[in-house]
Amino acid sequence: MDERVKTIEGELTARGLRVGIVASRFNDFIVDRLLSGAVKTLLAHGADAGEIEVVRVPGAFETPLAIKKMAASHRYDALIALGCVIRGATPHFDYVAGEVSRGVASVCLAEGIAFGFGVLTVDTIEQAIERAGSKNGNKGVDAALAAIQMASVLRQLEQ
Ligand code: INI
Repeated sequence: MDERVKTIEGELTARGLRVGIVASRFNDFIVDRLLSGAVKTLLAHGADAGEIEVVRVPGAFETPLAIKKMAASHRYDALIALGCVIRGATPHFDYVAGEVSRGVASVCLAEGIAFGFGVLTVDTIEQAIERAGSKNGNKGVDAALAAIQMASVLRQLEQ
């Protein structure tokens, strides 16, 4: 690209970042793998363990409320939502899956805070396992990387 074109992009360093993670207990055998992936990624990119806080909520449906309170506290540079919604035989899936993504995105947009979205919405447990550290990567890692980059992008945009 022409070198006169200014490009702002996220740096992959979490040094000095205060990060809040909301992780739901529902399907915790999956969510715990996402959580572990997210925390390891933050630490590997320079975050201080003492600057990471994890809030456990009952299910993905409760995640937006916790995210809202955390964003309003202004104690975090970035937030990460982790959860796992698996389609069952009931329409509950559509409500929970729709609300969690809409809720987290609208709160973070309204507050202007960086966030990473790592809530799996899948049809089967097998698909969840694949995205929680096996053949399709780990969505907790991806969410942490997105949060780190967006915190950096926002910092530059605010200068
Ligand atoms: N919560 C989840 O995080 N994942 C699910 O798959 C799920 N299903 O399938 O029902 C789920 N339901 C609970 C929901 O998030 C709330 O905790 C519950 O409705 C109480 O408000």
